[in-house]
Amino acid sequence: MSEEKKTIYSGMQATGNLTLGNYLGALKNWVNLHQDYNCLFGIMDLHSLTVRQDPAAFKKHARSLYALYVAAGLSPEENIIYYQSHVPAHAELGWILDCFTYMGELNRMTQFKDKSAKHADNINAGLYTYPALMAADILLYQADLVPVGADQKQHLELCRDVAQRFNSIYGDVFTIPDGYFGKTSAKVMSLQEPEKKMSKSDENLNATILLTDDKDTVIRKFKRAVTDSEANIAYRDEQPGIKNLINIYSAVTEKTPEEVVKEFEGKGYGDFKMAVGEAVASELAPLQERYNDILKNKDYLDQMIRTNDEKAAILANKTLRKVHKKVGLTDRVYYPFPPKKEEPKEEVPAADDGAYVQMSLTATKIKDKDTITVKENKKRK
Ligand code: AQP
Repeated sequence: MSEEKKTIYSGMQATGNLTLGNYLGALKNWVNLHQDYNCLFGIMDLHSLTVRQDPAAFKKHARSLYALYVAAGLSPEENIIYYQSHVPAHAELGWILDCFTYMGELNRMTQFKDKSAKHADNINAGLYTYPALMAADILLYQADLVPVGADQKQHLELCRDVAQRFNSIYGDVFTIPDGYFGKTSAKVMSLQEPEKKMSKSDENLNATILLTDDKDTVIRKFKRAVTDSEANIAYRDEQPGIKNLINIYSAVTEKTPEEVVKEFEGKGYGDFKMAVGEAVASELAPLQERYNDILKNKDYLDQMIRTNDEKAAILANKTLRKVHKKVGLTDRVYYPFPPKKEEPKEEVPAADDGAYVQMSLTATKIKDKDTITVKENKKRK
């Protein structure tokens, strides 16, 4: 990470297959950020658990998300792309920040209210404290900037408040992050209910274009997109279905909505839907090719995941260690990353027999797939 560059933190949940909304609204815009910023992109799998996940599908979505990040152009060499759950510091700082977040603040979160209404049978504590975990995600990496859509502004505000509260008690521990407002990105709406945003967890398959949909599927879904009976391609709120298609076409072709309206003047909805489908399918084709190559190359993907998890953990643990110290938690003998250097070994008294166990847990070494091996020397007196 370059010291001259600011740090940007962002991520997505592994709650389903990525949609065109996730791509045009976020992923596509992240690609060139690394030229100007140190970037961390998380697979926010702990957040995803706030909604019940099918374990097998969840695992698949998380891996697919990683491959899609890379296929879309995020570089695991230039950026840090990692799994949130592989860096335990997230959950740990999340808990500590829970203790610095007031219920009154959490009660105000509109996302909690929306998600509670949507998942009335599973209004869990994780859903409620989601913003504290999100604050931990950002603060662990001392992020300066966080790309946020309108729906996340409230969470970022809360993150700033909690960080300021913590800093006011313990000194400058956390960087206070600002929102990053880059190029305005498209908000993609559902193809079946254009008043609602396109979401990866939507159960209506015709409502979403998945990044992995083949050309025929993409075109079929656009043909079925809900429009209106005006038979007029105009960019206005009264025609939300057509407005959404114009926005999508405009984002993919980089034309303005006015240029799109002009291009299709006098044409029928059928022709327009076909053109949108063709344009989106062409945009997705190279990404899909890369995605399939990455998934096939299992060793390469595993290696990238390991290296990036480790890079993230080193940064996260640096902050976590500082936080532990500030709040007065007892020193640890072991932080997996970064390897401990010169700190003296600690003697841990054992039970009544007067014996003690001296633990010297030294640097971690990654051995195989998901295994982190720790060298542990136990001496008994
Ligand atoms: N329809 C959308 N249009 C534009 N941007 C979108 N994003 C999501 N949907 C659209 C952006 O994609 C990123 C994904 O964030 P997330 O996975 O953390 O959660 P989300 O916003 O809740 O995304 P989904 O797809 O709607 O997931 P579910 O169905 O699980 O709720 C964010 O940057 C978001 O702005």
